[in-house]
Order: sequence, then structure tokens, then C-alpha cells
Amino acid sequence: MSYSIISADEAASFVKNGDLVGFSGFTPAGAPKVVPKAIAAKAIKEHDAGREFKIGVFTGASTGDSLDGELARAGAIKFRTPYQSNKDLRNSLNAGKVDYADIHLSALAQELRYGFYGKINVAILEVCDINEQGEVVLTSGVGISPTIAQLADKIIIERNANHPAYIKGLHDIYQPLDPPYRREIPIYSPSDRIGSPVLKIDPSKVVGIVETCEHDAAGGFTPADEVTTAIGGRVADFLAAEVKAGRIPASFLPLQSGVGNVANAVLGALGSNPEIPPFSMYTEVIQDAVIESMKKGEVKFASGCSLTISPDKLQEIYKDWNFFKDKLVLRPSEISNSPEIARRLGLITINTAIEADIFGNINSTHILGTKMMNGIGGSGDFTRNAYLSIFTCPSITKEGKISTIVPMVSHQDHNEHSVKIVITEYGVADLRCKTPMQRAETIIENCAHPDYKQLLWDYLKLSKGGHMPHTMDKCHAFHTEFIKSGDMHNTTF
Ligand code: 0RQ
Repeated sequence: MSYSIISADEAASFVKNGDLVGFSGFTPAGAPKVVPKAIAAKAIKEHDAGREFKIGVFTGASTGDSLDGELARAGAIKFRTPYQSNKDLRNSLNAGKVDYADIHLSALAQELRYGFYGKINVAILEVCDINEQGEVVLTSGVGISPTIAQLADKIIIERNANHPAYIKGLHDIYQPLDPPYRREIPIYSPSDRIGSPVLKIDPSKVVGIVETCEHDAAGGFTPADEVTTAIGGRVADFLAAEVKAGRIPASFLPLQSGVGNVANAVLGALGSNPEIPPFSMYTEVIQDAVIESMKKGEVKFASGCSLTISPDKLQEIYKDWNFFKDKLVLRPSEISNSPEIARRLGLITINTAIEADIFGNINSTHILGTKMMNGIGGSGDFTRNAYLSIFTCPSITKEGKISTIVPMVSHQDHNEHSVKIVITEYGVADLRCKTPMQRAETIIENCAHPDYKQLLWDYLKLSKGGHMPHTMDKCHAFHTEFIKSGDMHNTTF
């Protein structure tokens, strides 16, 4: 079977108004780039001609601006799931112009197969290689590619020359059977391979190949500052002490880490702490700091769903492929984020909070309880099933006008039952085995910013008892004060 080479515009002509379209990738890594732009251009033309044109967009996680940004600005997205981090898309969904379903990343592939979302019409896959038998080598991200390729009627291929075909073997493609036939997913160690290095697709579904060489829009990181360095150091010291106390095995446990500058600083600090033995990662996003630590022998192996790596560093990995090829594996998101495997491997999970309340509940998604930031992403997949779940965040934000430690979170993604450790630049709150009142005392004492400590104590003192010492008419006083005056410092109880 030979495939036609087509232009991005020709590819876009296969996407119709109302289609549900699945895209490869996870974060900007491995997401298609030129076809989404052509779909956005088509949408603008259709709108100019007075015709409707909107599609459903399904991906592994967030994507780059060439996908979410272009389509959002073109008004071309009717529905989006499971995660996003693009400013224009965020504005559109908060304005009610895009329907957004924020769901656990591990759940999307199976829910698509269960038929919860309707029929996937088109799958668009970024690949570095494809042969006539339909064996595809994906690029820097996997996401929901196996499922969308299976479900879609038509497949569009974006072949990206930035990713050499010799990376075949980076991926481990495996799809579990669906209930009632599902068996265990047989991964017992982060480096286990259980599937195929290639994604097998039906060649007769391929409508054409679009050639491209655009880089993943994976941003570089701002260098660690005083606050992120302090948080990173506290996480590393805490985990080293847990090893010494015998609560984490001396050989350590695999780590999951979220995205962003704090997460990158934490990984850097863990790698350089001499008391933490070389460790493996079983995570979703493999960031720059993991690669640096791998070069130094601090990280032995990383299993993930994407290499969300700045373009220069990604090329370094490919150049040094003999070093990296047996230290990395990329899996579909339902495997990288599988609750079953997180529980079995005993992951230490480290994610970032927007805010934490004094009882250990975490808001990862909504600013002031209403505006969507990004989404829950994989944080719930991992937190609920962790050996030890950690949340980090700076104690304040927006020049100190917002305390990230609040009486009651304005939206809850992770609850007190799943969250074990909260860490800010001021210290560590170990919530294990504690009552709500004890948790509140340790979070206020160890994690709150000095500006907000007294206010939080004042709130706690209002309690009239009960197991959960809340005062319902005051529990959102920090938030209501910020909405009123623009500064949580002005809160009074
Ligand atoms: O605003 O962008 O205007 O500067 O939120 O905050 O501190 O830079 O932190 O980039 O690491 O993002 C939770 C959003 C943190 C992210 C979140 C404002 C703050 C700043 C960003 P600016 P920071 P980060 C793995 C796991 C959910 C998904 C997840 C996230 C901006 O980590 O999306 O964990 N997590 N996935 O000023 C008002 C507050 C605020 C606040 C922060 N309390 N009130 N604004 N900000 N706290 C990844 C995947 O699943 C793929």
C-alpha cells in the first residue's frame, strides 16, 4: 500500500464541520502542528462564508499553540477534552465559547472506546516513520494515539523530519482489553516493556501524509528562583529523611512529577541530593531536568507519555541516542497514568497546587473557584494511588495578595483522604495519621506565609467543634475579600 503525499490544506479538507477529531501527542510533544493550522484556516474561511465549522478536539493532554491556540482563535473548537494549557483556549472556555470537559488523563482512551463521547471521525497522528503495513513510529508523545487510530474512519499522518526513524523502540504501545475482559497490565518495574515499538494502524484508513519539520513548542524553563529552589530543597530533604526513617525503601521508589517550573526545580534538587539514591521515574511528562539528571547518573530510567523537552535538548537526546535508548520509554496515557500501576509500583508523586486548604484539600484547576486554569491533568491519576502523595506550591502568589494556603479551597480536585504531604518554601506539613485539627495546625505552622499565619489561626479559632472544624459562613473569607478588595491581606474574622 503506498500513501499519497498531500498538503496540509488537502488534509484539512477531510475534516468536516461537527467531526470529532483525535490528535496524537501529550503536551506540545508529539502533537500535530501543520494540519491543525490548516483546519483553523479552513474554519476562518467557512465562517467568512457564513457557514458553521467547529470540531471536537481530543488529545492526550495539552498541545502546542499550533493546535489549541490556532483552533481556539479561529473559533473552530466546539468541544475539548481532557486538558489544555493555552491562553486563548483558556479564555474561550472561560467565556463559555468552548465546551470543556476536564477529566483524568488516564480515563480518556477507555472512555472513547466505551463510546461515552460518540464516534471519532478523524485521527491525526504525528509520526517519524510509517511503512506499507501500517506500522507507525510515533514521535515525542503518545497520548491517546492507539485508541483514536483504532476508532477513527480516516487517519491523517503528519511525518515530522525532526524526529529520526532510528528512535524506533522509544515507544511501548499497549492497549488493555475493555471490561469485562480486562486483565492486569503486566508492568512490575518502570522499565518493563509489554507492547510493541510501533503503533499498528489500518493502512487503508490513511488518507495521506503531510510532510513537516516543525519543532514541538515545548517552552524552556525559567531558571529556578529563590522560592522554587527552596521548595525543591525541602522536597529532597523530606524524602531523604523518609529513607533514613525506613518509611521509603533504601533503594528508593519510582517518582512521578508534574509539569512546570516548580516541578523542574524539585527534580533538579532531588537529582543533586547525595542522600537520594539514583532513582527511576514512572511519570507522564519527562521534562528537561530528568534528562540532565540522567546524564549525571542520578536518574536511572524514565517511563513517561511524552518527552516534553525544549527543542535543542531533544536534538541532543537524539544525537546521543546510544546513551538514552535503553533509559527511556514512552507509553500511551492510559498506561503511563494507570492507577493500577501507580499503586503497584508504589509511586512517590509530586504535583503542584493552585491552593491548599488548612485541612489538606487541594485545588489544582480553578482560580478563585470559577476560572479554569488548565485542568486536573494526571494529578488525580497519581495522587489517589500513590505510595506517598506530595503537593507543592509557593505560599503566596500575585505579589503576596493571594495566599495559596486558605481556610477552605475554592474548588476541590484532591481531597484530604489522598493528600499526604504539603510543601511550600516555608516548610513541610506531614498530614499522615493526623486529625483535621492536627492537619490544620501543621499546615498553618509549617507552610503558610508569615503574612497570613495569624489570619489562618484566627479562622481556626472560630470553630465551634465537630470533626472538621470549619465555620461555614467564613470559610471562603480569603476569596471573597480578594474579589472585593484585590488583596487577601484585608481579610478580617
Ligand atoms: O500566574 O501565569 O499569571 O504568572 O497561576 O502558577 O506558580 O507559575 O505554577 O506553572 O507550575 O502551574 C497548578 C496551574 C501550577 C499547574 C498549576 C497563578 C500564578 C501564575 C501558574 P501567571 P505557577 P505552575 C502533570 C500533572 C494541574 C495539572 C497537573 C497545573 C499561574 O501545575 O495545571 O497537576 N496543574 N498535572 O500566579 C490565583 C492562586 C494561584 C494563582 C497560582 N491560588 N490564585 N492565581 N496562580 N496559584 C501534567 C499533566 O497532567 C500533563
